[in-house]
Amino acid sequence: MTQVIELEQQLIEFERTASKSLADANAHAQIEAIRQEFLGQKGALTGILRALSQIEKEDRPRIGQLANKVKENLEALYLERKTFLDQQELERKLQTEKIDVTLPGRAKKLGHIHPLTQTLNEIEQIFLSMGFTPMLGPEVETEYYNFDALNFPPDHPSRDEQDTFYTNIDRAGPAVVLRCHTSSVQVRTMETCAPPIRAIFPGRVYRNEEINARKFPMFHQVEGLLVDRDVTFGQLKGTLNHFIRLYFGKPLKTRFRPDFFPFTEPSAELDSECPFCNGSGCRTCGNKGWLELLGCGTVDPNVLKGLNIDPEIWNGFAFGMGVERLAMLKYGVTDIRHFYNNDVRFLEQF
Ligand code: 2U9
Repeated sequence: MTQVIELEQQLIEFERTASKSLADANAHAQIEAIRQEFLGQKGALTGILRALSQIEKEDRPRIGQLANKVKENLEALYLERKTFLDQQELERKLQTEKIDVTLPGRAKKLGHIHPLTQTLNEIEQIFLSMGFTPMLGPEVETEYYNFDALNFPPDHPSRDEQDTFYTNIDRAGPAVVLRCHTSSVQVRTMETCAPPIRAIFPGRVYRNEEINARKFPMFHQVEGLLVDRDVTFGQLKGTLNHFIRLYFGKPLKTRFRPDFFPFTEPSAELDSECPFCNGSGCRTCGNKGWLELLGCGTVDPNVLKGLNIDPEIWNGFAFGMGVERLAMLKYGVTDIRHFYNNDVRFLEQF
């Protein structure tokens, strides 16, 4: 009988200790460990029940029932605590991981077209609207396409290494250069296309220059060519005046000053009234009231003849402009290097 009472007390004490441990546990790992310690196969309750064999048979059911009750109670406490801890963890997660669904989304930074490409596209579009077709050609050229066919005399200073990049100066064979204008593509076009011709020639060109605010050894040009019967200088003026009106978005006074190029005769430089001060003088035009925009002229009959186009039947005009220069004038950019530094603070303004 004493054994029975002892066992009963042991079970009650066991329940008390285990309940307290469960109630004090604050983590899942803890309650799992407690469950193992008290209720597992090798746990304390199993140990107590082993002692059942030592008590009288008729007392065994009483102790057995009590043991089962204790086990049930502890299982229930374990579940209750587990539910509590689950809930606690969920709340903590909800607190720390909460998102404010009313916050505005983070916009993805999109790139955009480079200001020079925008300018080039704009220029192309204007000439496209006047029926000019863009023609492309190689940036590495023989001296023939870059100089000879364009009527440059053999001793012309542009041919100097100081001005032009040669890729094979020490080697045998014809000299090869990085083209210094897209005029070389004009030559190729006149070689392969019979007149009438109405084309523009956009692209990169290279000149051996010291870099400064206005010069860069690589820049972009758009040249133009029209070859037909009875082409007049008036048509050249009309075409370029129309271009300037569309490019600057308003009609501007223009003037044509005599100039010289080996490939055009007569040749002219086209100035426009400064669009920033309307001709009264400002920083952009250097107080002159005029901007030098581009060069142009009537294609030299010698150039036509050299390309098997009969100058008695055909004549034409040509022009050439620097894209960087036109972009700088339109947007008031004072240093050409801004276009090539790739500083987003500059680029994102366009
Ligand atoms: C052929 C016949 C004629 C192309 C022309 C210019 C005038 C001109 C400069 C403007 C600024 C180059 O970028 S720049 O430095 N160009 O002034 N270019 S007429 O005339 C040609 C070309 C090819 C066969």
